Amino acid sequence: MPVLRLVLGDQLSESLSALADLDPASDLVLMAEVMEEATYVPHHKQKFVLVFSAMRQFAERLRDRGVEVRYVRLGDPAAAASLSGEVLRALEDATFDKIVATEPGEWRLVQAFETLAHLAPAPLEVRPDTRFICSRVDFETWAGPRRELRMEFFYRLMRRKTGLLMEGDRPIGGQWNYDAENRKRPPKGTATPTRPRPSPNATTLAVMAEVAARFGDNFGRLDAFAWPTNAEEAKAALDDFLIHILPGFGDYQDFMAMGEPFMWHGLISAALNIGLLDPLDICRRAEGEYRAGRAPLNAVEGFVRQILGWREYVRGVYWLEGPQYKARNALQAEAALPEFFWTGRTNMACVADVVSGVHDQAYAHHIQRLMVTGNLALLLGVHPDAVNAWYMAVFIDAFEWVELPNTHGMALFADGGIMSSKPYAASGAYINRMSDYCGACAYDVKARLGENACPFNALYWDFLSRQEHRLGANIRMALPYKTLRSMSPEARTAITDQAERTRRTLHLGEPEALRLKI
Ligand code: FAD
Ligand code: DLZ
Ligand code: SF4
Repeated sequence: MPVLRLVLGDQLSESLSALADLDPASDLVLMAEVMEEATYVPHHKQKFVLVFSAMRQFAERLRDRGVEVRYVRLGDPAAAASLSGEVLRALEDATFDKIVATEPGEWRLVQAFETLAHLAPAPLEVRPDTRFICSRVDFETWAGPRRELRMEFFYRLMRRKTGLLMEGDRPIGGQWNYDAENRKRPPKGTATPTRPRPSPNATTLAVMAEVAARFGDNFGRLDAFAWPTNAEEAKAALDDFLIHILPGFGDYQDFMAMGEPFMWHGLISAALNIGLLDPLDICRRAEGEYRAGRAPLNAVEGFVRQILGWREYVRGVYWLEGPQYKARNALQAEAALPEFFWTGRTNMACVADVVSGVHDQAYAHHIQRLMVTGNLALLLGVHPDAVNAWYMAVFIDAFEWVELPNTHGMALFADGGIMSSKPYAASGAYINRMSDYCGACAYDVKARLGENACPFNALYWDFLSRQEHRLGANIRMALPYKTLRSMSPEARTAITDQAERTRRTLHLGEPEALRLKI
């Protein structure tokens, strides 16, 4: 009973449901590097390296176990353009009783699989992706009767279900959430930890050369690649994080520092999203650090909340809301994405630093993504499609099931409030409080008007003003709207004019000053 088993580039886990009942004596595993996956967004150069190197090493691992793998490389002249095309090609070369796949991480591929099922001469069985802690069915059951899908309530349910950081039915320490203790500024002189990162192995080096030749014009720096590409490297990175970094994760989780993209963050999303790490295992290991007295509760709870809470929650929302989710544009944002999102050529020190980090490392931490680039795109009213395309293109960990709810929902409020009860809009004051950027900036974070005024300030008040008919009655925005309404008509006009000038300058180009050049 030969079975053709498809494994995608972000399904590199030996526990994958598509491999569950694999019989090495008869089955064939199909893995394919194809142009459609390589070009549906213009991926960062490092993301190609991650996916192709990890795919090739995973195929070798299966072969070492005696499994027959049909591995198609991108340069293969006979290769089909798409994953479906490769399945059909494999079915031309041999006969199989059925095709088995694990559900993909994107609606685009769900639709492609539906078409494949009609075309293929053998039945296609698509199995649930069991590498998540909450199944899609369980999330739908939780969401079913609710008017609002708040992460905090989902997270509490997940804590109860898994028993993570629980004492009986109560959260350890008496509180569910230590978010308020995650916003500290490191004392002056605190050195950010050094992060031992894997050097490219032979497979990775070979892929890097291919990527340079084939995708040399894509965004990003290639030679700085230092992400785990197999389960051993991913485990070593996680071990280092749990032992050395996790204790500081809680305190400084939200802080941003110039030239320091990594801070106390895990750097595990890429390995986790392609299947080299298991989310529940990571959470249990982090809990173990707390129970052994090696990491404080605010750090461990904060970290577990990101994986058990946020990661599972955004996945649930992605599948629940369907393929039409990304067509929403609740704030009717229509502007273009300014050029400096790609070049980093701006006088805004915060934006220049984040873009430079993204260019060099394909990485920025959560607050940089949300409160610098996301916030600016929100305030400028950039069309969600352009913003989503940018986030998909520049991050090492970008896969639509996780990118879209974060960008479309959380950062842009384009879903009208499914992901969050209010937009994460902020003026320069927030960035100043949570970073060391403003001291090094050509703009004055305290000024609202004038040529040197921080662009975030007028844009923020103008955003509130423009969106007053939509957001003005939102109870969670009562305070800023009270301030806005207390402004004189002249002050409001001055802000509108300043915001208009700022938008023009940011789109057409600022005068040369303190630019960080990529
Ligand atoms: P840490 O800060 O160490 O957190 C640990 C883990 O928790 C992460 O590895 C991740 O798996 C999980 N996590 C934390 N926050 C979130 C979240 N909001 N959603 C889902 N998982 C979370 N994450 C992606 O994996 N891919 C994306 O494409 C992506 N796009 C984003 C876009 C925007 C606008 C925003 C605001 C966030 C986005 N995130 C995305 C979530 C988050 O920023 C990254 O998961 C995190 O920065 C990865 O770095 P880390 O491993 O060092 O995370
Ligand atoms: C991201 C990516 C890239 C660049 N290339 C491939 C590929 O050639 N073959 C493959 O199987 N997967 C690739 N991937 C990952 C897929 O795009 C990913 O499985 C979907 O986006 C669903 O999450
Ligand atoms: Fe960013 Fe404004 Fe601070 Fe400059 S002054 S770093 S633009 S927040």
